[in-house]
Amino acid sequence: MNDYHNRRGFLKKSALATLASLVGTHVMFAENIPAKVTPLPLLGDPIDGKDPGMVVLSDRPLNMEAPAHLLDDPVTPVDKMFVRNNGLPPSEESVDPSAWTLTIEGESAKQKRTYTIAELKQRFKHHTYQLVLECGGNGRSGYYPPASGNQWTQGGIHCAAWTGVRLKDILADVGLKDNAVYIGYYGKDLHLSREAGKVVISRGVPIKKALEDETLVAWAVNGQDIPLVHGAPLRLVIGGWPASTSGKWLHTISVRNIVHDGPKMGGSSYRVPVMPIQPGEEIEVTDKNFRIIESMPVKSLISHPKSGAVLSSSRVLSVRGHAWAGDLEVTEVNISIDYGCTWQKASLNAPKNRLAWQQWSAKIDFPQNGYYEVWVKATDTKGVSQPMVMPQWNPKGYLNNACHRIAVKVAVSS
Ligand SMILES: Nc1nc2c(c(=O)[nH]1)N[C@H]1C(S)=C(S)[C@@H](COP(=O)(O)O)O[C@H]1N2
Ligand SMILES: [Mo]
Repeated sequence: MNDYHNRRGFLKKSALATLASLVGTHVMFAENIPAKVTPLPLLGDPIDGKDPGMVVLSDRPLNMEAPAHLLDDPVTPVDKMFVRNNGLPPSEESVDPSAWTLTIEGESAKQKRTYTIAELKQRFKHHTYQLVLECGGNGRSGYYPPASGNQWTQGGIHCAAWTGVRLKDILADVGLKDNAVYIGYYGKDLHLSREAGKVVISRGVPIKKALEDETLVAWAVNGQDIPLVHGAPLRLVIGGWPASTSGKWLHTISVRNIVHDGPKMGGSSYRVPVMPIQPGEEIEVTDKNFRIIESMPVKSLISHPKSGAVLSSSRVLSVRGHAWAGDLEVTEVNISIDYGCTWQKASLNAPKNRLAWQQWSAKIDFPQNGYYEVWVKATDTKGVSQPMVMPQWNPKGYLNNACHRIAVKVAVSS
């Protein structure tokens, strides 16, 4: 997103010129445009470059999700990847891959070291992994009482193929002190207030997760440069954990001797109560009462058919989708057409690599005409399955892994 305003918040002359050329006519009452207001044509279309079926949940900051049926591909295409911004992406002009650098620093780094992207590409081995990035708030709309924040339904998730170098290779090059316990990222996005230097979000993971083979500093997704909205030209990619740990527009990684304490690491951000609480109950937000979300829970999605399918020529329906389980693997997927009274085992593929989602499919033979719901439930390697109803309520509405379901009407004329 461009910065069209001057320090006082009014439109710059250059922005007015851009606007006039965009609309191809004189901009009436331009002198009346209030401070901090961006004329609509300059805002652009948030859907630009995205599938027209994507659903915008908020436009400032931009948040958009994919309806479940758009997530049918084993590797999510870029135009169907959800977007979750906490602030404003850096401007297109400021993102110059040849000038961009990554700095490793922090009290537990043996030295401070800066790499250009060319150096990263040249010094370290390249790896590509398909990684599940799911927003911690995916499914939030299913909580009652409602939790504030973007009302994600099912589509705050993607599994794309990321290419980059292993963070562990970079960290080995820099050298870690024995007391390193955590890493934290810093990105170049702007705070909504546009206050210079104000950090929007700076999260991280324990050093053990940071040093996993699949933790990448990536410059490409699905074989192409990372699009601006997804963190160009460099991003941290951490599969299986809340996607908020995958820092976009990455410029610095700090190696910490404490649990990283950047913005959105504390309070109720990406944290859940350590004890079950009553839905809606208010508890004091302290480190004792809350824990940081780590591996995401087991979950699955029906990506085909689209909810609302009508069967008119045959009572047999092929259904398919994906299943994933944070750091774990999915061992079984079951589907039900009778609200969970009986379950039918689906066939399930192995993941392409660790932390990728798995494809499942099943053939349903409906007993007679009528309205049905198809429910899907996955089970992980620890034997944990998805709940059919709302899981443990929490103040920010994280981790809703309740079963996904679709409506199907069978109307076959005999
Ligand atoms: N610098 C930066 N990194 C960020 C964010 C952000 O706002 N700024 N949002 C985080 C959150 S909450 C999520 S869910 C993912 C979303 O990644 P995507 O927009 O590429 O799907 O990016 C994470 N990384
Ligand atoms: Mo997120």
